[in-house]
Amino acid sequence: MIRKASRERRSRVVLALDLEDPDRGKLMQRSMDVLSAVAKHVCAVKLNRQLVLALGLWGGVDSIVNTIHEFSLPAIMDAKLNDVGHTNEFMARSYMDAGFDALIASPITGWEGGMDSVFKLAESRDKALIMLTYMSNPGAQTFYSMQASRGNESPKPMFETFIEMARQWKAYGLVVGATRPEIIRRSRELAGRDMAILSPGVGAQGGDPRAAIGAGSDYLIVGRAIYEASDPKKAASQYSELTL
Ligand code: OMP
Repeated sequence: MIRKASRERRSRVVLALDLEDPDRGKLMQRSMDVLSAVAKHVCAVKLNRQLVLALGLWGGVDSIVNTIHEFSLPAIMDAKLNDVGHTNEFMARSYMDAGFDALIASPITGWEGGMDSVFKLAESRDKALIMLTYMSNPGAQTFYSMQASRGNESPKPMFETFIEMARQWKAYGLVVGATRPEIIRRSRELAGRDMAILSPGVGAQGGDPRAAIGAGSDYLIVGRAIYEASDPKKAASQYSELTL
């Protein structure tokens, strides 16, 4: 879905629709307005807790997911799943039931009793899982670049181990921050061509869209630089052009 939408719209931009408003009605309306304005210039839409907590999954976010699908775009839930198996499975099933096509999860739980249930569920429902392997924020390197070894292996940065795990688990793709092109380049080497790399952190967080794509990202996740722009449609179109 994402590849088709990306080709058709000539865009590698994933809209992060992270709007906030204490008034539920206004939040819903603004979300739909931004979505309608930018739909032709993005290849997927990612939702986060801003909308799920404020609007609820049922009778709220589910209708946004329907609208995303009406625009023939995939809907990604930024769930950052990171708990024990049965809780992860409940969250994943709920998001999948609400129509999401893909979920973001953290590999930090490991497989057994952590990600195993989520991957089995995703396979049975034909949904995609995207693993968070290097975050975009400045402090991320403390942990993601930490040298660690598995068993008798020689030490290497944590994110490299996460990518190996994601490959072994047959994840659809990786989230790697756009703020560190050298990490994207290394991630691409380790992930091979088949895994998608989605990179947040351009615009408001300072990452350079061209550098991220040049280093190997397939898609850029962009939030505030689009939905806070005076003309979100123009901003989405400009980001799309930057990434061609
Ligand atoms: P902007 O900084 O407004 O473009 O938003 C970035 C979006 O990407 C938000 O929805 C974040 O939750 C998300 N994100 C990051 O910013 N950094 C990460 O390392 C990972 C994510 C993510 O998983 O999407």
